[in-house]
Amino acid sequence: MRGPKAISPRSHGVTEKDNKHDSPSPPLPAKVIEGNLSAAGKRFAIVVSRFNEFITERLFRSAFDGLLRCGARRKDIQVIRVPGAFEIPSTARTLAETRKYDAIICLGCLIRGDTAHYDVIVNEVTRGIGQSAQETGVPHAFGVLTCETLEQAIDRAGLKMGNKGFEAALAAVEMANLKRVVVGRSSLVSGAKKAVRSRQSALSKSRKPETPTRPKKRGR
Ligand code: INI
Repeated sequence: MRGPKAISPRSHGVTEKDNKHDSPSPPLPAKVIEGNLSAAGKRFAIVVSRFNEFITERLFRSAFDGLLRCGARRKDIQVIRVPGAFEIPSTARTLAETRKYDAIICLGCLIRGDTAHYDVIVNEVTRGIGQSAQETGVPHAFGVLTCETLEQAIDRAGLKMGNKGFEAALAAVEMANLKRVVVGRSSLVSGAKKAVRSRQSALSKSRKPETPTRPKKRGR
């Protein structure tokens, strides 16, 4: 079994670096912004389905562990169990709309062998989770296994292919931090724009020519 990845949470929500200093590849003429892995002070919801519980329980335990390793507190992690993968998107959306969570982690397991309508459910679950993320603006991590066989599912729940629950937890932490900085920046930008506009209008008022006065009539 592959062990958990080493995590090194940094103290701030994001990293901003100039590529040319720490990349072995040629420098890019751009600054890179990425969310870090510090979950301290953040709140998460984990939506986990019971169908194929043997697998989803492993995803859940690993996701929970991932959040704790990133610095989240137990009391800041809300766990919601639903019957199957189909119920994940609507539940995730309800949670996102409460605005109580920095990110939602969605965990489930769909196995083609078990269901004739596998493709329909896969599409619905994938689309629903993505739509919830985009329409609410709350980051959602996708930890729903879509497998051909039970063996594949076991591999992705901690055997040969790492644990997708753990990966989803880390993605949720990173995206929660990234969102904070991106939103912060856009509001800074709009704040700066407003400041420039009000300064310009103040300047233009102060420069307004005084109302021209009629020249005094001179006697001829
Ligand atoms: N739910 C799953 O999470 N995985 C599956 O593989 C699965 N199969 O095989 O059918 C499954 N079905 C249940 C579905 O998600 C709903 O819970 C059910 O249809 C009730 O709405």
